[in-house]
Amino acid sequence: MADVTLVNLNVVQVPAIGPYAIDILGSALEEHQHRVAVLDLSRGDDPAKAIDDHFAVEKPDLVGLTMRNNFDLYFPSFANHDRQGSFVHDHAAIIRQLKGKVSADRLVIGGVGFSTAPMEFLRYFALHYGVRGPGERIIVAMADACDAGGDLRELPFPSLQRGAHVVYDGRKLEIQRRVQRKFVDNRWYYEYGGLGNLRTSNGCGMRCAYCAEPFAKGARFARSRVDDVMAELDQLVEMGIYDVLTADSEFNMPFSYSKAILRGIIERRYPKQLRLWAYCQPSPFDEEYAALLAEAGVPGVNLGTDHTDPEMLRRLHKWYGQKEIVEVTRLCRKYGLAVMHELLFGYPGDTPEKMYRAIDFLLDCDPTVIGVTIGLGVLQGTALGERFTEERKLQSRPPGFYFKDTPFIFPVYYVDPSFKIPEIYGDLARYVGERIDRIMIPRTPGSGDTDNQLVNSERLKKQLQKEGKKGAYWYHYRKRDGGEGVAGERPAAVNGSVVAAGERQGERP
Ligand code: B12
Repeated sequence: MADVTLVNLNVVQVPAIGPYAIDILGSALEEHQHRVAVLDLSRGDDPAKAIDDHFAVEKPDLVGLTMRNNFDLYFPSFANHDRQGSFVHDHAAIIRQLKGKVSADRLVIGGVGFSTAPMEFLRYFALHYGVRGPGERIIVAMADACDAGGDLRELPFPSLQRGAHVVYDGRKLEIQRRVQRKFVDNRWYYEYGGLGNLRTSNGCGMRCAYCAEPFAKGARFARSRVDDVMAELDQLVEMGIYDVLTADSEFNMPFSYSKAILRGIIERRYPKQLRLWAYCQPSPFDEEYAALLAEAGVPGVNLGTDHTDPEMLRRLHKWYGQKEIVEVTRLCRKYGLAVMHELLFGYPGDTPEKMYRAIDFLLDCDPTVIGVTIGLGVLQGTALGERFTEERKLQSRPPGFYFKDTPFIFPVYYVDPSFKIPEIYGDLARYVGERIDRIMIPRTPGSGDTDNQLVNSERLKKQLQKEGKKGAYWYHYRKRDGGEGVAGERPAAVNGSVVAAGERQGERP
């Protein structure tokens, strides 16, 4: 038996989100008879003291660090925050302190933020071991090796080695089957962040031109089993966690599997208060799916629509067009589902005019809310990342790309030069005008009530902490001034009331 400490490096407190990876890794380790302790640095105000306190008691054989985000992917942060919206400085300080507690040979790092540039981060943090993609199999093998007094350098997994640095690759390995939701204080996160989380699949088989998930998590949808997903949901409900956001790359993929999950939920007859909030793509989506979502108690879906211009959709490597965008919105409304479209502007070839047309097009579809982003994070392994690398061979500062420090460790953004920065933020706000009621937009500094940014958002502080709201953050946008709800939707109460753990009144019929 090895003693393993799992550390959450994420110190973002608004919104507070549970380090789900720790429940998964902890479950895998415990299943293999290892002992797990958790050091969750997101929960207190003084990470340095929390580290000292933890290691005064624990003497682990192995320490696993989870690095979820490396930056906030919000372009206005780039110019307006000293750290460009990067979380890497905080992580580096924590890792320096941890190295005073455990030998670097016993530290392993993973997580989706880390996995976007694994070798670069290992070198930057001067760590030896990292895992790209799902880490549940590999961390168990590491704990086994520690137990046997072995070397962590020679594990039987695909790996990339550069000198002292080894990145193991978990992207094609099986994901954990039985996940115990007990290592993270999920109930605390629900209380302060208003959402639980649930993974039904890992990775993504699509190749959107800017998205790091296929590269960082795996280029296929690795599915859980329906009964394992239900067993996790049972645990969350048992804890009194009634608002759960899907933690998949896309919940509606693979489509038939997603339908099977929804049928599983319907058959389970969960309490009526249970609301599963889903992250989806506009396609695949059909009438049967909309009906299943509604019956399974999904109050709303957040769609990664990106654009409505056919040429831009093609450039972004999207597989749907305007017809599907209109249809998915119609179906959601027909079945009483709130619907959010996320739009992403500034990809090569985009223009402010195309952006304005896309906003008008979508407003005509009458969704609940639209979220607008201008400027794309540039990440390795993506079409945009490759373009950056190629153009940098020809010139040191290719047009449209923004970066200050070492690319990929620190943020790189792209915005088509036809968007004038920062003037475009004011132009967009003026264009949107009174329609701001249902459109979240990018602007500086990023913490305002109508900004499309979650980190340190004043709106979230108010709605989550003062008003105790629960559920998807976008859903509450239109009620940010205490308004009366969202016209045309079913009256599923989404408010601050949390039913006590285990209270199972009001079963679905
Ligand atoms: C759901 C979600 C949200 C929800 C979370 C709600 C909740 N209560 O959980 C909301 C909407 C709140 C959100 C917010 C943000 N998010 Co978000 N989010 C996601 C999403 C879709 C799922 C996250 C998740 O839980 N996955 C499931 C867990 C289990 O997977 P995992 O963490 O990757 O863990 C596995 C492996 O990475 C590995 N692993 C992890 N840790 C470790 C450690 C060790 C030692 C080892 C060996 C392995 C290992 O094993 C794990 C198990 O298989 C991801 C994309 C994705 N598909 O993962 C984006 C994602 C993580 N989010 C992202 C971002 C940018 C943000 C925000 C910063 C956005 C913003 N500006 O506000 C905020 C940050 C908020 C915060 N407090 O930190 C980016 C991060 C990109 C980056 N390069 O840093 C992602 C990748 C989306 C994207 N495509 O860009 N998010």
